[in-house]
Amino acid sequence: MNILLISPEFPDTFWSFKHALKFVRKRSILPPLGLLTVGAMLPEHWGKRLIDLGVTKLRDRDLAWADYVFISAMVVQRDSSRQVIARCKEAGVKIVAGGPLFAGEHEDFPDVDHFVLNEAELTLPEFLDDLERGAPKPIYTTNEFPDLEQTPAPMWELADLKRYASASIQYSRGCPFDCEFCNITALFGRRPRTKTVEQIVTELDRLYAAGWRGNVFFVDDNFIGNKRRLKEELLPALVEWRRGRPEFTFHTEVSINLADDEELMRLMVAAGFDAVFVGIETPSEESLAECSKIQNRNRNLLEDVKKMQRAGLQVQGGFIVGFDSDTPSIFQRQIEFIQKSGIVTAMVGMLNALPGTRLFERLKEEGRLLGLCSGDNVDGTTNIMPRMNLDRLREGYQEILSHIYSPKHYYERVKTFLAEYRAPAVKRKARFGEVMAFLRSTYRLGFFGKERFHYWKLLAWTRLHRPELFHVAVTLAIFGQHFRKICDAAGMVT
Ligand code: B12
Repeated sequence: MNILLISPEFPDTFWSFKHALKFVRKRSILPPLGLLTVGAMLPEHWGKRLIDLGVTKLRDRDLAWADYVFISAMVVQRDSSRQVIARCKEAGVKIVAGGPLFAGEHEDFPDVDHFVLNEAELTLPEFLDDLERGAPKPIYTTNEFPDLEQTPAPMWELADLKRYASASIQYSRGCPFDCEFCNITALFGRRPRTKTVEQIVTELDRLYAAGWRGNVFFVDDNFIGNKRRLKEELLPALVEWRRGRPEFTFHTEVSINLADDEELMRLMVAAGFDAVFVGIETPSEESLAECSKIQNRNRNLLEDVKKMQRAGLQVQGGFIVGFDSDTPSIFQRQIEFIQKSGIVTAMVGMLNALPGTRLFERLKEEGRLLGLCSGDNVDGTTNIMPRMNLDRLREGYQEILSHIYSPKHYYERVKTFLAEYRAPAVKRKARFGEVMAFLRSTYRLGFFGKERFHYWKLLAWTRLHRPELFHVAVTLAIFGQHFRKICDAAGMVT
């Protein structure tokens, strides 16, 4: 049996980092970890190939080789998924689909032969058994959540790792919190389930053996869901594993309560974590209460961000406007918060309702749903009828992005961050790719960029005040151009 694993293309969005990837000569930010994991669950003797449309093309001869195509996608890859499915249909190859897009919208894909939904640890074995008996069903689902202790290490050997800017690994699934708009608890439950330390060390060893050096993204929904296990087991093991391998750095997603735990932050930084993504959402207490984001309430969010930065973690943040409680003053409040926080990578979206969330159900009941969301939460669209006038919301949303990604304010924010951030204690040599990216940035941003004045000013300031963070300043300058191009393409003038 020959299985072609296909990851459809991501459009050019905030998270695609397309304009930044050019500087490091990479094609995509991350390999498709879901498919690499599914690959490892298939019988060993089957033929397996990966086509990630973010880094390569799908050729007719790939389809001719395959008995089955296994496709995995999230909502933002909907259009490309449809094209892939149409091509498989035309070529007469059977299709098996899984992942978040199909979990939410499988009725909209009549040409898919089999849906193997939810977590493959539970649904794939049943499909494989039925396939062997010659009677596979159209759909496999489950309401249960598997332990991850049986999950095999992903087959990184299927991916051409050189083409990616970062590698990824997963320690846990699920999040103890239950924010109204988030589909994580619907997809993965509230009880954080973790792999064992041995599994993670084996996965890292295999990544190392596959030739990977550099950044690794722990794609956990909330890395600090089980703090005790982290402190007692995983982080000490990571500190040990990374000894002599300073070229490995880690980043992940956490909830804001990380700021309450000095010891946890210290251990994470010691283990090589240098950045965390945090769902901050909004500085408005009313809106936080409305979406049940209890972990962000009654605290000084700004000070919490600074605590993490001072501990040695760059904070990236998610922000949302369009809650029922938001009034037009929210736009200026968000701008002020983002600028003061020094959160350079600020993903600001308009509230959208994903299928499976409590928000989706509430708005459906209130007759306020306007169809499906685009899946790109930074494109200025929404699938809900907001309380605020929609035009005012769009206008305010654009005001925020135009402001925070204009070169002047963006570079101001980078400086605010660098002034606060504690540089990692373990020094590492600049990667060759980083040196080349710097050289490319000097002419692309320093001579031809709209931001050239701010670029040179920042580099001079960093050289003088934080020379050890020079490579961080260059990376953020490059990210800035990507974010600005995305905003400009969406018609927002920065
Ligand atoms: C890594 C990641 C990304 C990466 C993707 C890189 C890549 N090439 O894959 C990046 C950073 C680009 C990204 C971006 C975004 N993401 Co994202 N991302 C994730 C994250 C954190 C981990 C995905 C992962 O690798 N999991 C590990 C693997 C092992 O698990 P898995 O993919 O779920 O696969 C398992 C099963 O689902 C199943 N399975 C999956 N596919 C298939 C296929 C077949 C055939 C079978 C049989 C089984 C199967 O088997 C696997 C083992 O159990 C998830 C959260 C999550 N926990 O899934 C969100 C998530 C997928 N992202 C999401 C969203 C909304 C986004 C963004 C819009 C922004 C945002 N809010 O984060 C952008 C959109 C992209 C864009 N360019 O604009 C949503 C998806 C919602 C949806 N219904 O589509 C999720 C669920 C998180 C969330 N609630 O916000 N994301």
